[in-house]
Amino acid sequence: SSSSSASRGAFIVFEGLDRCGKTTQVSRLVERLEKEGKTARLQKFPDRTTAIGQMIDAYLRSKADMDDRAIHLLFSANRWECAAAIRRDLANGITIIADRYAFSGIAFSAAKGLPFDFCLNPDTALPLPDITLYLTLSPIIASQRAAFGEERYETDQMQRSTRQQFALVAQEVVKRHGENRWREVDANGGIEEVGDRIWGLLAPLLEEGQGGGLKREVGELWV
Ligand code: NYM
Repeated sequence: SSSSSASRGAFIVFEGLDRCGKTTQVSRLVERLEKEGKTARLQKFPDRTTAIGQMIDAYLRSKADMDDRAIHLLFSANRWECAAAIRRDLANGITIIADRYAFSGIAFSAAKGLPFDFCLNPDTALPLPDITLYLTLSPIIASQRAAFGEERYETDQMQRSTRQQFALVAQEVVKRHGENRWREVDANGGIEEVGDRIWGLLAPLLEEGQGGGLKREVGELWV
């Protein structure tokens, strides 16, 4: 009886600076959703498993150099090659949890000095997240975490400048898609504590799903 009236899956995105604890929270959330009987799929961006993703991986590990605009467009292309599968899974009732998305794409590239609009445009019309949780952590704690500084962009200067760009990205999301689409989460504190904060913020969306609210179509980013 549920098949014809089943609501679609929710599209939930996590964003934040490097070492903010995002990846830990994302995998815990997927487990928690599955315990609650929902089907959830984790989608990491960049998705380093594809041919484009391997080029991005080489760039991030400084095994390859690339023009700033060229690498920006590859990050975007890496989302586009996953877009159809995201829409298909959402339609089939699967909740998609993304570890980064187009918002990282803008913030990190704009932090390097590329024009904001150039950074935003290639992702226009990608699947629109139902909600983006932006994890914020004290910069001192973030830079003390293990492995900080291993990959490209993991410098204090770059993180500072990316944080400023994320603030502009947040404004853009609220302006174009409304304030419910972007939520800041305090990521200071223990893993469980932060996890409960996240769960609390997602409850309205997930309950809306049960009530059929997620039957509305998945939107298009920036449209
Ligand atoms: N990054 C990530 C970008 O510069 N543009 C993008 O579009 C995306 C999705 O890649 N420092 C950056 C942010 C990170 C790095 O991410 C790799 P992760 O979550 O460490 O795999």
